[in-house]
Amino acid sequence: MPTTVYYGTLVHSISLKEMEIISSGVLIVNEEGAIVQIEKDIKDLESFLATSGHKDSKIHILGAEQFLVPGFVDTHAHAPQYMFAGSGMDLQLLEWLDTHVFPCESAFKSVEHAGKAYTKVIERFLLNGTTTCSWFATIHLGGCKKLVDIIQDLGQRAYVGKVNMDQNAPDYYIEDTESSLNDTRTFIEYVQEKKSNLITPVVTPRFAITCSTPLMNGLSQLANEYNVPIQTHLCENHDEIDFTCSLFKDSKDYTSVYDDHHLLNERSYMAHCVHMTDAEIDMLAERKTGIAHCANSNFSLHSGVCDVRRFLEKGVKVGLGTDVAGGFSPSMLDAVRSTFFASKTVKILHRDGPLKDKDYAPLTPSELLYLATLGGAQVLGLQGQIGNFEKNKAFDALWVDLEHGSIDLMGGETMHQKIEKFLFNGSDQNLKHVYVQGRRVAGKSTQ
Ligand SMILES: *[C@@H]1O[C@H](CO)[C@@H](O)[C@H](O)[C@H]1NC(C)=O
Ligand SMILES: *[C@@H]1O[C@H](CO)[C@@H](O)[C@H](O)[C@H]1NC(C)=O
Ligand SMILES: *[C@@H]1O[C@H](CO)[C@@H](O)[C@H](O)[C@H]1NC(C)=O
Ligand SMILES: CC(=O)N[C@H]1CO[C@H](CO)[C@@H](O)[C@@H]1O
Ligand SMILES: [Zn+2]
Repeated sequence: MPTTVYYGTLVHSISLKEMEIISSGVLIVNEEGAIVQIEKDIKDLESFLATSGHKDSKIHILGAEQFLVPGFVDTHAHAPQYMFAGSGMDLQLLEWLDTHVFPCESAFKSVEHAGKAYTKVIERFLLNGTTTCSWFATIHLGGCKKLVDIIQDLGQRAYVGKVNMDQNAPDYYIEDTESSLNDTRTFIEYVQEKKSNLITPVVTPRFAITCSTPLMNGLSQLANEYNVPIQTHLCENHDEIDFTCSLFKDSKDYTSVYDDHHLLNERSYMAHCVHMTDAEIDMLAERKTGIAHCANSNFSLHSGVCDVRRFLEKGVKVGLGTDVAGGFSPSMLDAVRSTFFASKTVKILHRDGPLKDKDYAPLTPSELLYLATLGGAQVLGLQGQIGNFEKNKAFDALWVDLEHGSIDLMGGETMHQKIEKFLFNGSDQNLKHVYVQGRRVAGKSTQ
């Protein structure tokens, strides 16, 4: 059976602490898009191919200033909100929802409108190198199905959630509890019947404020029944936390609201988690629940800065999210940079502010690469399938070309420096090819 061979430099994360750079690497992908073999230091490709039985393979040889990295994993984005991405940054969370989000999302009742907007947003995310994304859609069943169809056509790997909200929302954008649960069931079945190995339905209560106790209990039952993951928002800003605690007085804190409704387990992941007590972080660690860290929106909606190191040290799984459109950029490279600034901000607060931990270590470039790839895969429970280059994992990858695009190479850079230049100064212009499950789905190169 014909395979595809990639020959050149491979860069990926083995763990949070360890980034591996493989030079003269050979990576072999089978027809199903799975990695079947990886070799290091192959000086003579011809003789390797002749002796290993891959003479008839399709061969791709990477240039000197090119390398492969695993595709980016965005653990949190709102597909309909791409409509106003890059605007409406003057408000904080709860006002912003009423002013920008709910009017925008309610328009996705029209499947035609949804189709146009969703096509644009998925194409854009793929061009920016996001091979896997966890999406919030809207409350509308028709639009949600449309999003799944578009993702399937365009070839992204995705978790897709129909949003649920049955209280504290405007009359024009709210559901009753029973139809919310019914539509969620129908949606889950619709996705599962496709038997796609790329698209997974995810139970998606918007956040506790907009979900009644019967709704949250019903959703956790559905997640159990269909064995699907759960995503929502947690502890994004102070007003949100106060409002939540006033609605659910029987729960000890915001995190317990979800726990008391059986929504925290090892397949669930929470966006933001900016303001968390130690007890709440411990609870996430105990339940093996992951975190989608969205630094751009923390800043943009001035919700707060999240101390990612604190989560990692407690053994909580962390990935990055663009949080379009609370975050203004669809690019995971931007998420990497915002996370870097947030981490430096925490460092400054330690040095000059109240925190006073002199040894606090901000995140390093290789840790940032990990969070954007393997870390995100772990949050989504996909670490057995994607996140780095390992035998039997899917070939979800970016073919990075540093020669064409916005980066200036001055000569003499080490491979580590080139990777840093890509992370901090690279763009979609440097993505020659974007692959999901071995299939080319986007890229700057016309070939
Ligand atoms: C929900 O589904 C049940 C079972 O199919 C049905 O009896 C009920 O009428 C539905 N309710 C709504 C509000 O759609
Ligand atoms: C990288 O730097 C170049 C040169 O300063 C600049 O033109 C380009 O916009 C930068 N790219 C990004 C993505 O910031
Ligand atoms: C994301 O893609 C758009 C369009 O291709 C591009 O203009 C933008 O610069 C990209 N962002 C980054 C950070 O690469
Ligand atoms: C750039 C920016 O808006 N940063 C904010 C991040 O969040 C903290 C905490 O709310 C604010 O103090 C910063 O101003
Ligand atoms: Zn969000």
